[in-house]
Amino acid sequence: LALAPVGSPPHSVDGFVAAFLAELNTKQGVALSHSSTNAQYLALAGTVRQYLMARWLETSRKTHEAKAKTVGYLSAEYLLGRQLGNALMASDLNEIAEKGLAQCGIDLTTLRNQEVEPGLGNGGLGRLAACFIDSLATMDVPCIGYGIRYEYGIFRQTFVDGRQVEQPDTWLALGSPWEFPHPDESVQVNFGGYTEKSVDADGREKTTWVPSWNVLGVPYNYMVPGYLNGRVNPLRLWSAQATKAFDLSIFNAGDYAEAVRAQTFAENISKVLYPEDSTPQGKELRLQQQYFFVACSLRDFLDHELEEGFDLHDLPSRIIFQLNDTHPVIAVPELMRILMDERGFDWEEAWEVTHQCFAYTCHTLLPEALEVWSTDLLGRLLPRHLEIIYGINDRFLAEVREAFPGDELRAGRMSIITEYPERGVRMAYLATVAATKVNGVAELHSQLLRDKVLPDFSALWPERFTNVTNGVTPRRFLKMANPKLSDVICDAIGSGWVTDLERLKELETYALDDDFLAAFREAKDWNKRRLTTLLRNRDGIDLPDGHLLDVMVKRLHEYKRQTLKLLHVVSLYEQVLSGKLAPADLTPRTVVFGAKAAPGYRMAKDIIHLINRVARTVNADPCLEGRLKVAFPANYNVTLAEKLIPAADLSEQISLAGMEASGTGNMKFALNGALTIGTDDGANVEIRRLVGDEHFFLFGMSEPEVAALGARGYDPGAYYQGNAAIRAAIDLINSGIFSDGDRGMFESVTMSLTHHDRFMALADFESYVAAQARVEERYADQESWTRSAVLNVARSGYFSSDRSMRDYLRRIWHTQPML
Ligand code: 26V
Repeated sequence: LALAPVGSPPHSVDGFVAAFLAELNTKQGVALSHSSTNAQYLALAGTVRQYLMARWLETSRKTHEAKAKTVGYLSAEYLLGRQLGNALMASDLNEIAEKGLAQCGIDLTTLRNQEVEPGLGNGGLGRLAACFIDSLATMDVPCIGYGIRYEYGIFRQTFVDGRQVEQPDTWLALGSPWEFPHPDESVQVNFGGYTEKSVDADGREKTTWVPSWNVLGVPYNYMVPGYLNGRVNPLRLWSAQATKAFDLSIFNAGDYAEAVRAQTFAENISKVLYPEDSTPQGKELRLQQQYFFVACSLRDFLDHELEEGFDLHDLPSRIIFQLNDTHPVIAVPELMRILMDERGFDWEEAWEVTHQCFAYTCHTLLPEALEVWSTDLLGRLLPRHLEIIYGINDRFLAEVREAFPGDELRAGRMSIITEYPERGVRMAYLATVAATKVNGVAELHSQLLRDKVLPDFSALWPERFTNVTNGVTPRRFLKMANPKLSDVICDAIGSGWVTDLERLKELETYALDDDFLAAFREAKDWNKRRLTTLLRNRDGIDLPDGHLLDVMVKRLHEYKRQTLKLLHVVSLYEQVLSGKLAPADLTPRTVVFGAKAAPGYRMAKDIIHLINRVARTVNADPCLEGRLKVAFPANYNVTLAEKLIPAADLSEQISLAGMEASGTGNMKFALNGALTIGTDDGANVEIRRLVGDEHFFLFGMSEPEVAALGARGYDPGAYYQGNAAIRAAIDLINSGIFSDGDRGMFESVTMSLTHHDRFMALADFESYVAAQARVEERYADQESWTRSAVLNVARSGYFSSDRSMRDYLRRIWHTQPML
């Protein structure tokens, strides 16, 4: 690696400076003396790209030559985070760049901060995709990530009077130095129209789809560099453009102005990421997005990645398409259509190939998050695909009836087509019927998937179901985000952990080493100071020194129960106000929230408003000065996560048991030495098992207890009446103290808690408060706390996304690293 591959600038400070200045002068067209920070950032990105370029071309050559089986990761979302730091790290250029830029009088950190992260995802699912492609590149596995190049990613969150206001995310405005557009490899995607049946010369029935409009998909390639291994995989994101003959009927009618208007319509397809991540809106544009990127991706792989004349019967030896939730599942009828209508396969042949080429990951347990597309809409937009889906369903139900003769109820339950509330296609069922493997994302989730979401399917095909517990990339979330702790770890056990995270086990012995504990604590303090500086400059928030930093960052959802955390804060405040608790007896604590709400999710937005109003009141009350502070920096994203997580002492993972499929933030916190207060939900179960009960603050009902309480009938009013602390906290909110005397301002939140409380926050409140008391007790003993934190790090190796990828390779993809 010391040697640069042919075509790269030399791996030296001088070589770097020369390449950087050339980029600045010839690509940005400015002299160093007159260059803006943005021009310098773009030139730096261009320089780093030059280093990666030769490796990228070599990776592609090597993969094609070996005819290696490729993972086609199909995901509507990639929450990448900033690219520069990762690219520098992966190509071992950090030091060289820092020194070279210093010679030019430029500070590397300033340039890093110039980058606007590509926020092409909502939350966990999109970030997981980004971690997975990082791990595959690092493990030398051929993978193409396929997705959508949204012109606007997840909205930028601002607060106005404490309420969330969304601003467009103009991430492309100052230039996009990490992408390579390839208009020459554009793909046409058809929509609408009707189908025609005919009989060919051999007497076989043939179907032709006669679409009514089309768009062009233009690929933009992003480089996904493996860590110090020379591999650079592609991430191919599609952008929609109008074709020349956009809508045949309009052009034929000679209506020029209408045709131009229609052009904008075409380009709308990749315009914006839908910010809802729990309730499908059934919007036509979203279905267009899904088919658009999937049709482009399949076409791209079949036409550009395979050799001429490749026999598609052998397709499963060359590709496995992983469906990241149901968003790309329309790829199933699309591949069937291509094989039958374009390549002359009969149904059985086409189904055999299709079945082998897809695997499906489910990421949720919430019934309302399961996508159902109305057959009305599907039939209008994709008539041929709807026919094929009916065909799949007919054959599938025949199989069910054969396996369970006479069990018509079962066949009705399992039908891919539902009739209520309108006729629609259950995309999770379609995915399950089509896929070779179906997996959940943590042990508990996979079990509930089998037992509760898809029980009939797991009875029919038990071997189809499996689990792969999620993971996170240790490169971005430990080495890059937490350089101080990384150095402390490297000093103790070397650097092998970066690509072999189980090596962190070797830290266990250091949990008793005073020098190590001191260095560990110093790293945590440094991270807190870094966060303090950031929040002061970014949000005008002051973080007090020496506080327990208690962090809850994730999307705002009722099931995640930000209100449970908030009720605890309000309860502490109430106890101080009413004299039940002396401020001096409070453990000095800063509670940090970070959360975006879907713009149409009223309750979530009301909760954000309430958090901000509680923060305002609590932070202004002198009797809590230095004791309790609430901070809610706006616009939580990957960039902020990289600063917040390394600074945290306490990680809040408090969803109602059985609701959070996995969680991945939970893993990032543990890996960075925060202790978790959490329920027995998602991957918390595995985290607790691995780090040990004594080093994890468990509270709340278990999933079976939740189910039992639900079955008995849950009455939140009884908890409100029966628990004085709950009543006092809710009454305090209703008193108007947080709302300038307006007693009704947060009625939606308090009424929901006391009357419905779908996620049983009140039922778990007492247990949560008791767990927080244990937290305070442990935190008072700094040595014991730090030892637990070290053990959390040492025992989190399992949660590397490299391990997740090994599990997918063995259990699902049946392919291997090229190494
Ligand atoms: C779902 C939907 C539902 C239809 C409307 C549009 C839309 C857009 C995105 C999503 C994804 C929600 C699912 C999701 O992000 N699940 C999270 O996946 C993480 C990675 O597996 C997991 O750690 C979280 O527990 C799970 O909530």
